[in-house]
Amino acid sequence: MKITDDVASISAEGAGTATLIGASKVAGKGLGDAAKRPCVPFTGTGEITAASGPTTLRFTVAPGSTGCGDEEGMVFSISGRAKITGGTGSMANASGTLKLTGVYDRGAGTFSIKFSGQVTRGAGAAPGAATTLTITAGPTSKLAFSKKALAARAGKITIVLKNRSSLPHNVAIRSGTSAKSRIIAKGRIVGKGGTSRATATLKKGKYRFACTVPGHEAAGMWGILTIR
Ligand SMILES: [Cu+2]
Repeated sequence: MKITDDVASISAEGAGTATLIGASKVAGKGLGDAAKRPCVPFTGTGEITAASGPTTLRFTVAPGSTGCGDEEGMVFSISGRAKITGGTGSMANASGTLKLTGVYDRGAGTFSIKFSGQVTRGAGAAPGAATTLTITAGPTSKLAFSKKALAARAGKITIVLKNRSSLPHNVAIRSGTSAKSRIIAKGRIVGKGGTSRATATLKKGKYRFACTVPGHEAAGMWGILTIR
């Protein structure tokens, strides 16, 4: 934090864990009115970015947020609210307001902040949303699906198999990644031009999808479905 002509310009960066997006980094910038000490009102914007991927949650510090200093103006206790203004990846439509609490120690140069509250992911990416994944078999008689790996968010998942091969095929979902895992959903076996569907409600984890026509899975007609 720098104070110039009673304007405190704030910039902070740190690492932490956000419930929705896991291990993440937080970065913020803002301005405070140092003339109003001991309680400096401040505003600003920031981002929480997931360490694991391109997921960012953007926020704006709401009016009424303050950092109140001690008598020496060395240790400030921060309190306020951050309004979620969307983001990227699965957080593109996120909204909500988070409570902001923390401590800024000017002497030590450390800043610790905690966000609490609820963030709504918004339309299109809600947990439990239905997802349809489409794969094909054929047109050659090779015993393989068009994709060896599928991924989706937890919820109701339907794998649709379009059979363009002259051999009969279907699609099934197993409870784990092994060929010995239990079949939890199984589509009907269809000939050329037919469509087979397997639907299951899946939690985070890895599953196997396969054709259950005898010999086909062992020959390579399977793949891994990753649920995030
Ligand atoms: Cu098959």
